[in-house]
Amino acid sequence: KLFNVAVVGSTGAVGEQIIKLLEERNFPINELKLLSSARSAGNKIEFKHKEITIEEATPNSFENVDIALFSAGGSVSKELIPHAVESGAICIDNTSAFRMDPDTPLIVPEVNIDQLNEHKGVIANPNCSTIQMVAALKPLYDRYGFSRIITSTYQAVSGSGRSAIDETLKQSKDIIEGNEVQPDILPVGGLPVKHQIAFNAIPQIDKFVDNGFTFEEMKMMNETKKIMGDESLEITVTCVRIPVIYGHSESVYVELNSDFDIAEVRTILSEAPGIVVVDQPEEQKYPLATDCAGELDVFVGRIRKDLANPRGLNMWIVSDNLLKGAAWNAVQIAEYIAKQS
Ligand code: 11C
Repeated sequence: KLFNVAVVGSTGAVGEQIIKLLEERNFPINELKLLSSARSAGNKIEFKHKEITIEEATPNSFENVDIALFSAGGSVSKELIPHAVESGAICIDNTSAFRMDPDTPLIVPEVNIDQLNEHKGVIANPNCSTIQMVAALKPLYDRYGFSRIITSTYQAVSGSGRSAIDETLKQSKDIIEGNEVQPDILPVGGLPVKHQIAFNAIPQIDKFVDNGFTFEEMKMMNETKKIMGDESLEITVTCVRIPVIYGHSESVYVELNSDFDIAEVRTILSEAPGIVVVDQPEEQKYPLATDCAGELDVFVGRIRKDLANPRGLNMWIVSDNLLKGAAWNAVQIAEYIAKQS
């Protein structure tokens, strides 16, 4: 069976990767509709050696569309997804608009693909930093169980879009050339205070909630509980933006419910779907953002037992935030939908 597919946000950093993956994976497409804001409409994108003209996304864009992949921001999703669902499209949403909606499954295929068909037209793709963490944690949860997770992230600027990439490169160049730096975008578009990202680490991703955490941290905590199906998980997260372009890194500490054999943990992770273990400290081998950029998998290393708590496990988890963290997870979901149709 071939599908009519729409990509909303086709010129964005994630949309671009979705289109590339649909082509590389030879997704069974009858017609591909590329949608965007009015600003980019009329531009052309090449897909399978043919040029497709980008159209403005409107409520009427979804007639005869079977699968619609959204990555144009939460407000676009909130406005257009109800129309797309009404037209009969299954929507895979990369934004946070529907993630915590009880009627919307929040899917990481390696973790909870069994919930795919619980949707009412919308399937949500989790936040990038959540996806890579739960993909690595799930096989350990299944084997040992755990209740406590402590995570710090080191997140790439591409998570904040193409303008944040440009800003990081420009600031780096300005500093090296001795020019004055004028931060313009990070940490959060729309907030008045800006910070230098080049040669820096900013402990703020997204706005602050009134509990001292940021939205990014709240997303990681809430989404993890929903995806793992365990509201009792005790999870605390600090999210930090660093001047890496592609690939989020995470230091994850988890307290398993039982003592464990570290060799068995390595075996479980090596055999888990979508996980690659890179863990040979004696050869200085561990996951690096520069190696993981462009890859579809989640990479885990620095796997070691805590010295104070025999149930404590430390790991370093890295993945390409635009691929497994966004576009690949969404296309993977679309492939499951296609397979079962
Ligand atoms: C970042 N994690 O790195 C964010 C980007 O909810 O899908 C993804 C935001 C989201 O800035």
